Amino acid sequence: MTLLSQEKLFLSLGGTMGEKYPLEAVEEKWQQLWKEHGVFRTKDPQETKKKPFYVLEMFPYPSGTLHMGHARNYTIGDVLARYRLASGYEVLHPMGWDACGLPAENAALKHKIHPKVWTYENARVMKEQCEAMGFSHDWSREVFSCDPSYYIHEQRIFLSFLKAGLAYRKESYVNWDPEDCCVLANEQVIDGRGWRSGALVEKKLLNQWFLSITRYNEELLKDLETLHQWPEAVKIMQENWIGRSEGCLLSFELSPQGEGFSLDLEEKTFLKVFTTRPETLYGATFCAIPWDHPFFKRALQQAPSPKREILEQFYQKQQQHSTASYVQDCEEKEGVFTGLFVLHPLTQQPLPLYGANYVRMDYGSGAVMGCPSHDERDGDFARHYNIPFCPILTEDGVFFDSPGENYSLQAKEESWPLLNGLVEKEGFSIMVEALEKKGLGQRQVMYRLKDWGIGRQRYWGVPIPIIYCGSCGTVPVADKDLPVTLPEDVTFDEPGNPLDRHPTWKHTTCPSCGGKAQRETDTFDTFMESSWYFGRFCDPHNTQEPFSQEKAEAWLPVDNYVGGIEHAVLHLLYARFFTKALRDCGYWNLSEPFKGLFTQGMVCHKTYKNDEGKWLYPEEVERCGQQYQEITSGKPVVQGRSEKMSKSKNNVVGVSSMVKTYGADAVRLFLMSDTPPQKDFEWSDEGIQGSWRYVRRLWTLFYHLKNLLGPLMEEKNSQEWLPSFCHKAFSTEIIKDLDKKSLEESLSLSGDGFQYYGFFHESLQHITQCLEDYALNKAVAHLRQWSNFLEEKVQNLEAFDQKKGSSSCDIEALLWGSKAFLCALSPFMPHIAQEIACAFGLQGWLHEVSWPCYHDAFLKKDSLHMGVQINGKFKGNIKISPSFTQEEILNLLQQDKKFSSYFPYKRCIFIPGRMINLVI
Ligand code: ANZ
Ligand code: ZN
Repeated sequence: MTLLSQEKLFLSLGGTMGEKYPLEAVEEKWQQLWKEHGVFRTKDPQETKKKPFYVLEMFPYPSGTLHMGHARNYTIGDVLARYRLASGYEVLHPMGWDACGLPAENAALKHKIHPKVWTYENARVMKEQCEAMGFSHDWSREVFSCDPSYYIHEQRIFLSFLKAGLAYRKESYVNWDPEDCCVLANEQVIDGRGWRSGALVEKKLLNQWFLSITRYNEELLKDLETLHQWPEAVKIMQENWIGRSEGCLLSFELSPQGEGFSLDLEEKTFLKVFTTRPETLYGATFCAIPWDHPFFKRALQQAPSPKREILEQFYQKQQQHSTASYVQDCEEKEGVFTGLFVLHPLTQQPLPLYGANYVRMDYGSGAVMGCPSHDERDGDFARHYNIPFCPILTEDGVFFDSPGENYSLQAKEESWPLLNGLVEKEGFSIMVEALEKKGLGQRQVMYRLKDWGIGRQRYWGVPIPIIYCGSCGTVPVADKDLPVTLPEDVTFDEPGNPLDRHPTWKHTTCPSCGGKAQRETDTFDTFMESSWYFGRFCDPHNTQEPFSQEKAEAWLPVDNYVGGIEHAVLHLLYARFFTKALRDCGYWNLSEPFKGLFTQGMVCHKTYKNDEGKWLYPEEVERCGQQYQEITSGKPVVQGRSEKMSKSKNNVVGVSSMVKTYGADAVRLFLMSDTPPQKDFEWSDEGIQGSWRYVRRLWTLFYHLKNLLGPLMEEKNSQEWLPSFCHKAFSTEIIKDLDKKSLEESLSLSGDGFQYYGFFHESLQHITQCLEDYALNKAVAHLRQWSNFLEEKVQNLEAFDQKKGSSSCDIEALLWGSKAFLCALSPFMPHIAQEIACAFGLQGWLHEVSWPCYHDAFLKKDSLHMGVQINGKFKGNIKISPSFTQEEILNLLQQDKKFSSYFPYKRCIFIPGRMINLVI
């Protein structure tokens, strides 16, 4: 069957409206038509004159079915995309699958199904659900990150990073499950044990691939300032994650004399300590290092028994702990005296060197000086091990005036500065300068951010395109041999990495010498795929490159990026890093990927628990009086807190069942109602039922409207379905400069008509502003007010014997307001809006009808505040009437004390209703 041309299509769709809303037929029909006609297919930037606008929701992991969190995320994105479409932009609104990752392997293990089959089947189901929600995604750009046609480019990108020195291999610790003999992700370590074997997890040194994200520390931090359309909270989280500290790196000489043993040091050896508080140096009473510090190993090797056994015990215990950093932060302070001493740089007193679990090898220099009196952690530790305290500062941060009992301001050499009476801050620079002079310290900026370990010992990921050769070493796979694809014949019933134990896959020949060699069997961390996919969507079928630079630069940065706050740090930081690294490797001239970021809250729902502590499904529970009980047993049930929908708490509401019962429009409307989209959303039966009632109420309203206005609608020529302005005789150009009174006269509007337009234009103004500000719940509230207004007018009209009671002009206004309402409704409830619009004579796609613009002359406001700029700089506001001309405003300004000094000016730029700028 060939497709009908659009005119024929819309003629055939006719304009009938029954009394009852045929929900399923309507939603299915439009979804089918949108798909058949490819209406959401985006043109490439060079094929269109429209301005580009990129709306992107964080692409999902194809875990099974869409959950309400997805539905909310994509509804927000869809409303924004449809709004921009109507506003005349060429909108890129793509969707794809972040398809690599562990759950696919777990499913393979559990259900004996291949990860690939599982992944693609899930994606298929989820795509259908997206379509059933009426989302305007351009599916012709769909990508699967697990597809070789996608990851070939990722492998290329990795090799360019390698060439640019941004990728390297080094030894680092991983979580090692000694029973299953495999590496575990941090999430797979539960209370220090392997999630499957239950064995105590150890730390093991493995050679791993890293990306040098730390090379971009400064830039990642500095460019946060350019991200004006990001939530402040996210920027703060990134800042903390990067964690810039200014401090001092100072040296403590290692004493050759240990406790009961001596070290044979050939030359002076120093312990390097990073501190942000060098001014507290006089108060240092010990130093501490972690178990994996070289000095600890030294003590371990050289200390005599029984010290050696004690150190050995500490070493073993610490080694067994997971690498997850949070474990170290909340653990009880624990340590051991190494038997070694370091010399205090100022007093030359020997200070004991401890092994301590709260010091990390991977931060600063991997060693601290302990100031029990001025650092909480050092204080805790010192109390526990009876280390002396030495206060040197008052509570107000002033150095003590006179040496007290514990106050060891007695520097060995005269040349050390005394800090008596100074405040902390002054102490910092004085101390650093003194240390620098003596060559014992230097200013140092330190970052918390670590280089990104990208290797995973997993099957369902992108193979790292590297070959190891006995004679040539580490060799990149040749470009002509890319992609390195995964073998499909693998098994999951044994522990470990299936790639590693595959009989043939890893054996290959060296691209350089042709000899026998082995492939890297690690795959990329799945955050790699999501670090550049926004670029791929700009040019998803390109076989030569990840994307053409021209296309990517035309679309990027993403204008509205919508997703969960849980990605505030890792994903968003990695994507920002990739963007800069790709820039430096010549892929594009882009420094930031996401111009606007919006993070939505979670969808929550009530939970129920019986007296055995088992979570129950809402269907298993009934209400009796004020109490709840389990239907089958009659046992009492406690209604718990509302929590994030989750399978483990049995409080999930399925998207499909809701769409089936209430329709996509009702689900979309409910998800956008009442709660600001950045806040957590409470799902409720009452809520969705309320939205469904509203859908039907809308239908009834327009059914009546159509009966009332039908004759008038037929008179109107259908050339312009929603005239840009109400009255044929006046173009927008002419009315632009009219004030309220002359507008009223020239349009010969009755008072009512003017009031109608006033309401419509004001509603439009609010809704437009809400859409710009992501205040989607407020936009919904305005839509509801609007339909209430229409309802009231319809009832009045019906009460008056049809047209007689009101002027035809009111009716004209009413018709305009009804159509404009449908346009504004369309991003939220696209199906019913399109259906009604056709019944009201629209012969085309509602989402393509231009977003109705509002006109200031109709806005009820009698006065408004206009911004005043001088040479483009904002200087203040003045209160004016909306009808004021440029002359009148200039007169006002000249009389105003604040602005009179800028007269005479050279030039004046005037944007009615918004601002006036004087160039002086
Ligand atoms: C002495 C001192 C005295 C410190 C005082 C603090 C307060 P930020 O701000 O996060 O950079 N530190 C340094 N390296 C460490 C490591 N590898 N593991 C654990 N702690 C380490 O923190 C810097 C401070 O954290 C440093 O300043 C050091 O303790 C500690 F009254 O040095 B401070
Ligand atoms: Zn070789």
